[in-house]
Amino acid sequence: MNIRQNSLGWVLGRTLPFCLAVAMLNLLGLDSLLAADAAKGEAGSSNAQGSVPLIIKYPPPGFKGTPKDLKIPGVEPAPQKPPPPLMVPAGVKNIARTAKITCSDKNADAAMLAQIVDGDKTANDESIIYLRKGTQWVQMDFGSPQNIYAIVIWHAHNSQKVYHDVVVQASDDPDFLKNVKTVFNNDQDNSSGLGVGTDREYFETRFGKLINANGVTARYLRFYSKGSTESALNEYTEIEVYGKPASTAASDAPAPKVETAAAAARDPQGLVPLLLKLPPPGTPGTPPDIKKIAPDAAPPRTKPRPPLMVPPGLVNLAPAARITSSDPNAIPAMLAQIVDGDKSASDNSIIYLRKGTQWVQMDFGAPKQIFAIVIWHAHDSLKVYHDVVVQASNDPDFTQNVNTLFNNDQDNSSGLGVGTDREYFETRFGKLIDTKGTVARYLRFYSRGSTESALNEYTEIEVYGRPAAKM
Ligand SMILES: [Ca+2]
Ligand SMILES: [Ca+2]
Ligand SMILES: [Ca+2]
Ligand SMILES: [Ca+2]
Repeated sequence: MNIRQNSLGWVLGRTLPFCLAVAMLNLLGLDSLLAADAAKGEAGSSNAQGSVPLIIKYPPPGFKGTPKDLKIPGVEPAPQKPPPPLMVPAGVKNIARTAKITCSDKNADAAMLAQIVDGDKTANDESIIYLRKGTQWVQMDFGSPQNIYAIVIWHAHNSQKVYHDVVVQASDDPDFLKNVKTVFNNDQDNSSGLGVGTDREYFETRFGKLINANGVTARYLRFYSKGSTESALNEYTEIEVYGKPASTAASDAPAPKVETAAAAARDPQGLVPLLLKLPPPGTPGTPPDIKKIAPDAAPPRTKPRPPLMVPPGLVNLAPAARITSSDPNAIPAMLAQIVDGDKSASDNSIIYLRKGTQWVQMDFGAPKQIFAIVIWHAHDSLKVYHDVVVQASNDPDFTQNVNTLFNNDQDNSSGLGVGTDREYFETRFGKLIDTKGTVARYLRFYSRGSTESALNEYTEIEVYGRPAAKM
């Protein structure tokens, strides 16, 4: 998620009138639940997967005038408008409001911590609480396992600032010693010792920070931070957590295997770095003017990204998957090249699917828990693929229970929903997608041609995961 703006929702397939309805609800600033109900109640508005847009109620801006030019390397530009609504299952609620809240700062009493979930998100001094210096956390206990789809955090948007080491973890262990899943981590230099983060730092604004939690199952959430560009203190204004009780089957699932001592030595959570084997560069020489090719795309990666931290023992599931495609001319022998381990940029390592929005689908034969996906379309020249969408489902037809893991189709030209991820340049480093342990039997990979051609190329896809715990 280093260069990818993380987050994505469930699949959509929205009609234009529905989009207008969402926009109007946004303008009205209705509460999420009201909006979800309204959307559900409107004929034809709820999509095929029973997902609804999550409408967040935003506070007024916290400061006026032109913000000072705060130059922080790697920080996301401050948003000027609300993010596109995340698609979530119908019926999710803000479960933070009733959570039991504790904190690493022993001076923070219950009355003070209650302000984090009191619904007041304004930037007034009296709406902000302060925790002591250093890496501090706030923890929520929901009382029972929940499926968590979205998290919104407002540290303090009373001035232009960037919070450091923002880490969100989920666990079924109140002490966060085992079964810890990192939902968000922008501590790229690991100064808080929770692992190397791959998310980006961001400016505090009235829009908060929306995090897609992908339905992660957990009873507890922990929110870390380590001061801001303004102060070593840790401020909180509000946190919202949208979820619903986890199914009994899921909560009865056996806990993941106990970590090995060797793995634990490398990372406090027992995570290990995911090491990728990268092909040689496909585009030697000086790159052309990238702004002319794709002005809004993330610039081409020039060095390997920090490794993603994953549970030990994952394997690349893709070579054993059954592969199909929307292109009827794509025969099995051709599709097999997508998982043959050859990621080089030579012509005979690339396959071509026909024009338009096309997909490649993997069937793993049984539900798998998927932590990382790496896609190489074709890095034989500097180009940007359009409408890159990755979906997970347990339905081979992708008509129900579809979970969108990545979507950079921001104008919805492929009709799979408005994407919030960024376009990116093809490089030998591929595109890494942090899928956070999503459980699915099937994955679908969409694209709609590139800046170079209307055809859809594939060189290789890797999918790192393990068998899902038996439900
Ligand atoms: Ca508050
Ligand atoms: Ca840091
Ligand atoms: Ca290949
Ligand atoms: Ca598009």
